[in-house]
Amino acid sequence: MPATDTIAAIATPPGVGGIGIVRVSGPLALKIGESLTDSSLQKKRVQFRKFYDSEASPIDHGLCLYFQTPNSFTGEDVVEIQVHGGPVLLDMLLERVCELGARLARAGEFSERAFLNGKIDLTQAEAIADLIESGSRAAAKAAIRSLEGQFSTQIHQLRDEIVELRAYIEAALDFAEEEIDFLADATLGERLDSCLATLGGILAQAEHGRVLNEGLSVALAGLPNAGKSSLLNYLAGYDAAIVTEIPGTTRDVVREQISLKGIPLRINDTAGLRDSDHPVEKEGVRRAWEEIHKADTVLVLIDALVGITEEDRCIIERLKTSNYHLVYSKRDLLTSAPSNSNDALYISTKTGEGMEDLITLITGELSDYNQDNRTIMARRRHVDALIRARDSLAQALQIFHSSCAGELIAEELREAQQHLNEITGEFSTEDLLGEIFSKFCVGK
Ligand SMILES: Nc1nc2c(ncn2[C@@H]2O[C@H](COP(=O)(O)OP(=O)(O)OP(=O)(O)O)[C@@H](O)[C@H]2O)c(=O)[nH]1
Ligand SMILES: [Mg+2]
Repeated sequence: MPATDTIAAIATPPGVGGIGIVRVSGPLALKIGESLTDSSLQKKRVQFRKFYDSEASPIDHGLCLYFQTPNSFTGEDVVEIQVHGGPVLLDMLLERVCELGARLARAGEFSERAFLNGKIDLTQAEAIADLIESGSRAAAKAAIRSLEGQFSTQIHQLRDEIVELRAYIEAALDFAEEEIDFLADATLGERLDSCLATLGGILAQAEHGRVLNEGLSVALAGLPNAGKSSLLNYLAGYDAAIVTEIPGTTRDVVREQISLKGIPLRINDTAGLRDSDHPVEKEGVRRAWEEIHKADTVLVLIDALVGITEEDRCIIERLKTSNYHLVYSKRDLLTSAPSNSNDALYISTKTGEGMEDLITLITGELSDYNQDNRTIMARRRHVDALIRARDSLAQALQIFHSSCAGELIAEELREAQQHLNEITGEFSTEDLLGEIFSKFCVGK
């Protein structure tokens, strides 16, 4: 249903700048633009105009653009006003636009309208926000790929194949008396297999995109004095955390965002893991475990001079399900330095030895896909939906191989289809939309 009200916002960032833009979208946009400029406006023309207040005195002069529905970003009538970038003058202009009938836009409301009017799908809308906020060139490139529809196209192609399979199975069920034995049709299994393989490929790309978007979270774990905070400081390039020779120095989680080989990383230094009666240290250790369990990768620091102890083994035992690596610290204190392997990496934050190997270990294959021109920008919700779709497809394949119950296969396919639709927004609850668009900036 088209929106009945007209929204307006300052679309440029707060503060002083060469140019400031006020954007107006909705049924009154043209009328507001014409009253504001006391002139008529032609579509698709850049027009130099004066902008007047309610007493007909000029607020500023600048450029005015009118985009006629449906050929605009939101799909509605849109007027964009470019004036000098002064916050007071932009406020005066916005106030005048509102006097003429617009209301202030909520964060992300322009993009939300573009989505609701079918100009872009949900992944594209999200890609706009991700493009604006991208923290690295690789992230920006992945975001523009998603904005241009590469992610949605892959999802649509896969969904169409699933819909075809469903239709085929449902038709076979409807005409059961004619003995169309689709189950004897080996191509059905092959097609399910191929859908699963395609989904696996999209999921891998989306997971890469998610890491580019959110950053890879790395937790530094280990016994007190293992050298965790020293490693954080080395990677951050400054004294972010306190380092002393007293075991139990770190209590709070110390968070740093850095970029290694173009991969955004969120590195979290944690309290040394040991039993303690001290309430502050106890809380520190509890928080440390919380962080360790949430991390994408855990680096378990072990003092090389002490070697691996029973306590270290207990920590490793608790990490079983996590993706972790053993890192021996203080290599400079060893007389003979062992060579590094993926099982045991020796580093020194004093001399920098082993650091290249460590960085390669952390970024691993991620640095390869950083160069990958297929990576699409994605968010955790996309990855979650893809995993659910993959589970439904895998279930369908399993039923095909075991009981061949057509109704059950069709139901699993319907669910897979629904999960994929969630990604592009063809099946989304209002709550989800509200949640997504509220995180946008105003004016976008
Ligand atoms: N020689 C040498 N000393 C190191 C190295 N890394 C850390 N240390 C020393 O080891 C001690 C403990 O280091 P921290 O980084 O505070 O250790 P931590 O694991 O953060 O300790 P807690 O916060 O107590 O859990 C300090 O005296 C550091 O200077 C290293 O690579 N070489
Ligand atoms: Mg510490």
